[in-house]
Amino acid sequence: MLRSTLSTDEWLLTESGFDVAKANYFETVFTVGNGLLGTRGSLEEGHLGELSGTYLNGVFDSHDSPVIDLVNAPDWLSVAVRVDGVRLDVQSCTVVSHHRALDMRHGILWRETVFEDDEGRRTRLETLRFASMADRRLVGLRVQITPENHTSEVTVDSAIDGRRRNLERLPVYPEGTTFEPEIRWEKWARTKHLVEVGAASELDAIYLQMRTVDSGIHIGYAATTQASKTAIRQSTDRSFERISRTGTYEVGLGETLRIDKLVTVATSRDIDADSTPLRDSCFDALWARRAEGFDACREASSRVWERRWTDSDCEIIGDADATQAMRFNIYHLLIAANGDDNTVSIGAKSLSGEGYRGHVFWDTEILMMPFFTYTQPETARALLHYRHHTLDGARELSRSNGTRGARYAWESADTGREECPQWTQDGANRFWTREEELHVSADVAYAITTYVAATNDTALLLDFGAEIVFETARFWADRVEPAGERYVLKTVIGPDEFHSHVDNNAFTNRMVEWHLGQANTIWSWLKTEHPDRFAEITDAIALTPTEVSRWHDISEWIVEPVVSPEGIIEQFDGYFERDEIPIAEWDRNDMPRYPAGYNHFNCETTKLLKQPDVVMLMYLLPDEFDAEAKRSNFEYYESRTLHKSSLSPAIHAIMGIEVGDFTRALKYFTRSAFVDLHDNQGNTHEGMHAASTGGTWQTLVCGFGGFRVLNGHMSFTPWLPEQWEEIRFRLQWRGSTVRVAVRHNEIELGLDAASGTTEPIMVCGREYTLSSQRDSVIAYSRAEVGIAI
Ligand code: IFM
Repeated sequence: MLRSTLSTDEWLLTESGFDVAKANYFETVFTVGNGLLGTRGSLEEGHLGELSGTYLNGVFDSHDSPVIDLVNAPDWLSVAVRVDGVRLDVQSCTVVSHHRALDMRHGILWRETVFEDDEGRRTRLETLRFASMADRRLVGLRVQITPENHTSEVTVDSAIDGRRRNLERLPVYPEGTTFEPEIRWEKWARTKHLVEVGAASELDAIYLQMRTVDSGIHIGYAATTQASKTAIRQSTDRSFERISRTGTYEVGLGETLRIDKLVTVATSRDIDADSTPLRDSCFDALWARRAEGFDACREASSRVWERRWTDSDCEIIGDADATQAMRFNIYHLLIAANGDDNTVSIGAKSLSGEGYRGHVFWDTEILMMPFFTYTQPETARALLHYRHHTLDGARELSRSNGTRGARYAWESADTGREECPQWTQDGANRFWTREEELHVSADVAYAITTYVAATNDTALLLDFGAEIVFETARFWADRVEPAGERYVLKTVIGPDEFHSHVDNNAFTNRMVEWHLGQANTIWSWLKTEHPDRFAEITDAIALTPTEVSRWHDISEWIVEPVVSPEGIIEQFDGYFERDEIPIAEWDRNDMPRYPAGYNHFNCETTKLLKQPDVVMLMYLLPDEFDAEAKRSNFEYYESRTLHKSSLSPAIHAIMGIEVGDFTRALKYFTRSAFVDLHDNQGNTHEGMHAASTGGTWQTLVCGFGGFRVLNGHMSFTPWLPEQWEEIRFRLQWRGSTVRVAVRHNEIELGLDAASGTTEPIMVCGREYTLSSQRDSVIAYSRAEVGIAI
C-alpha cells in the first residue's frame, strides 16, 4: 500500500470522495512543487472541468494575451489507464471510493481511487507524486493498478502533453450566469503560449520540447516509465505536441501492476541551450535519476523536506487544527520559492494557479519575505536578488515616467516591466495601480534592510542591495514635488486600493522618508567601510553627494500627515472629509460586506478601506509610533476596513494583539490561517493566497510570539489565547538559531550558536541576554510593564 509511506495524520491534509464542484479547490491546495515548478493537484487522468497546470517559475510569455502570463507548461503528470479498453476516469466509470492525502512533511500527494465500470469490474488505482526538493528538475509519479474482482488487460498510457492553454477571460454572459462545474472553464477564451519544437524517444524514454512563442524559452521534458512486470505490447505514440509511452499488461485478480514515472525538466532559462542541447540535459539527468530508482529519488527529496521543516515548523500545542493550518501555509511557502534561482520571485498565487497571471507584487517583500528571512535566509537572498535581476526594467519604467533611478512595477514578471493590466477583465473598470501604487519601491528597500539586519549579510548590500536602495531613492527624489519648504507626493495609491489619485498618503510618504534615510545611512557606511566598492557603485550609477544630500533634505521635509486631536493619522490629504459609511453586515466568515450600493470601484468617496494602510505602516515601523498611537489608529481604521484583500487579516491579527484587542486578533488569525483551507474568499481554485500564507506565519511569530526587531535587537511581547498551551517556532538570527517556546506566563529561548555566543534580547520591554550555554526561561507579564492586555 502506497499510503504506508506517508507521515502521521497531523501532517496530512485529506480529501474523501470525489466532488466535481470541489475539484478545482483541491487542485490548488494539493499543489506539489519545489520553487522551480508547481503542479496542481489534478487527477492524473484528468476530468471534465479540471483546471490543471504545471507552472515553471520565471517562464512567462505574452503571445496571444493582453497581459503577460506565467505559462501553463507541458503536462508531465498525464497517465491514462484502460481496463479491457475502458478508461478509468470519473466520467467513464463509477467512483466507488476516492481518497487523497497531501503529506506536507515530505511534499508528497497520495491518492487511492476505486473505479467500477459498466461490466462491474472494480479496479483500484493508487498514485503517489512528488516534485523533488533534492533535484528541482525532477518530478516523479508512481501508479499502482490492482484489479479487485477481475483479471484483465491493463493499458497504461504515460504522456508528456504540450497542448496547454492559459485561461484568458470569460466572454460576457448575463450577470449571475452560473455554469456546471464540468463545463465552466470550457466557456473561457484561452491563450496559446507554446509551440512544439520536436519530440524524440531513446530506449523506453520519451522527450518533448516546446517553445514559448514570444519570449522564446525552450522547455524540455524527458520521461521514463518502468513497470513492475513485462508488457505484452509496448509502443511510443507520437502526435502533434504530445508524446506518450504505452504498455499493455495482463494483470491478474488481486495482482498489483506498478508503473514508476520519472520526469526531468530543463529550460533554456536554466542552461545554455546552445552549448548543451536541452534534450541531452534532460536525458542525462533522467538516466542518472533512473539509475538511483524511484524510491531513492523520493527519499532524497523527503530528506531535504525534513531539513526545511526543522527550521520552519510552527506548532500550537493545544490546537491541532491551528497547527495543521500553520503547516499548510508554511508548506505552500516552501514549495513557492526557489533559493537556487536568483532571477525568480513568488507570484501572488505562487506556482499553484493562474490568478494574477503569475505576477509578482509587494506581497513577496512585505508578507512573505519575513518567513524566508527568519527561517531560510539563503532563499530570502535569492528572492531579493530577483529585484536586482529586474532592476533594468525598473529603471526603464522610471525613465518612461520622466523620473531618474528605478521604480519597481506594481506587477512584475520576468523583466521588471510594468505588467499590471489597465482594465478589469470585463473592460468595465480602470485600474490605476500601475500608474499610482508606488510604495512597492520602498517596500523592496525595506525587505533588503530587514534581511541585512536579521542576517548580518552586509555582503548583499555590496553585491546588489545598495544599488537597489540608491536607484529607488533616486526615483523618489524626482517623484516628490517641492511645495514651499516641504515636499509633497501627489497622485498615489497607498496599500488601501479603494482610494486612487490621493496626495500625501501617510504610508507612502512615511516609507519614502524612511527609505531615503536608509539610503543615506547605507551611502555613508559604504563610503567609510568599503571605499572601493563605494567608488564602483557610485561611478556605475553616477551618483553624486549632492543627490544624496537632497535625499536627506527630502526625508527631513516630506509632508507629515495630519493628526487629529484624537491622535488619528489622516490616511491621505482630505481623507477625514470623505463620507462616513458604516459597515452594517458581515458574511458567514464574520467579515464585513460592502455596504449597500458600494463596490471596489466606488468606495473612493468614502472612508472605507480595502486593507490596512496607516495600521500597516505602524506594523512595519514599530519603533516610530507609541502604544497609544497604535491603539487609537487600530481602533479607528479597523472599524472602517472591509478586508477585501487577503493581505488584510494577518496584519490586523498582529496589530490587534499588539494593542490588546485579542478577540478581534483571534478572529483575524483564523481568517488568515484558513483563507485557503476553508476557501473563505471563494476563489482558492485560482491559486493560493500566497501573501496570506506569509502573513499567517507572521501572525504566529510576530503576533502571538510578539517578535519584532527593535533598535536592532530581537524583542518578544507575547500573548497566547487561553485555549493554547504553548507555541513553538524557530528563528534564524545572524547565523544562529533561536528556538522559541511561548507559554502563558513564560517564554523559553534557546540559542544554537558557537559556544560562548550571547545575544541581547527584550521580553515585554525588559532586557535579557541569551547565551548559547543554556536555554533561558523568562517569566513575562504584559500587565506588569503596562502593555495592553
Ligand atoms: O498586492 C495585493 C494588493 O495589496 C491587494 N490586491 C491583491 C494584490 C495581490 O495579492
